[in-house]
Amino acid sequence: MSFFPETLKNLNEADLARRIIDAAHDRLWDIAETDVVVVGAGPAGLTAAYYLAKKGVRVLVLERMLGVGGGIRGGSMLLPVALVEEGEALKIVEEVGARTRSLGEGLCVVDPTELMLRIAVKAIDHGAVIWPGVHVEDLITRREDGTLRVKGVLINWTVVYESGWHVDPLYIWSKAVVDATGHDAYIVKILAERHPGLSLLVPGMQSQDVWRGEEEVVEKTGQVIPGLYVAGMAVAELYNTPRMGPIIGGMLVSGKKVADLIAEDFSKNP
Ligand code: 48F
Repeated sequence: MSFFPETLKNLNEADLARRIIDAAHDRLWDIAETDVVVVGAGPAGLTAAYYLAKKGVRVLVLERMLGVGGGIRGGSMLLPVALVEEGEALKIVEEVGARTRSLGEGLCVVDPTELMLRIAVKAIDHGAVIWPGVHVEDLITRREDGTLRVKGVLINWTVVYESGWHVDPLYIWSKAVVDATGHDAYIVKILAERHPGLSLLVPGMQSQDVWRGEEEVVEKTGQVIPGLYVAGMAVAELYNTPRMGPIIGGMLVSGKKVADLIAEDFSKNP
């Protein structure tokens, strides 16, 4: 007696391959066009995806690694700990159901893996799609009434990108793209490189200054050009604000802020 239905024994590996191909076709057909592409499944990108999906916005998160969580998976020097400030950031942590422990003086400790997985599950529960192993290599743009607008992204398998082979990419069409690529600031850098006329400089972050770093990363989260937004450490790289290390409230609040801004912009220009 087997643990699975007897009917499955009528299927050979070719039948299974065809079912995988059919299912992938259906998923990718839907994914080819979406409302928002979030590039990067770190704390900022996942939080943005969760709050966008919660508002009913179609979201696709593209992550070049084979897992979610980005830079905070390594905690503080591989110690499995991240710090979160009480207030707006802690509310996000509590909303997704991650456990916290108060250290007093307005500071809490979280398990970074637990927090990232809980935000990811919440985003998925609300309809966001997370696609790992995909490197966003470029942007789709259009000039509309003389204004450059971002209209989507070009993607490739991370392994293809890293092999250095030239293999042409595939397209994803979207109303907005969020650069949540952390220290890479990959999307704003590619925009600056492809469009020197924008005179967009990506100077990199400043050295550590924890509280100023936390405040400024949230303050400067927002639109870069129509259709392109930046959140998380990519903001610090773009606007030369200070780094803050393994205190992650700013990443969560930045992700939520970018979701609110995009939803507001969508309501003005449906
Ligand atoms: O690095 P990451 O966690 O960025 P974040 O959300 O948070 C930063 C903190 O983790 C920490 C910090 C704050 O205290 O300093 O570092 O701003 O997540 C960025 C994700 O983007 C992916 C990358 O693999 C990572 O998981 N990524 C980067 N470039 C690309 C990309 C790309 N071109 N295509 C797809 N994913």
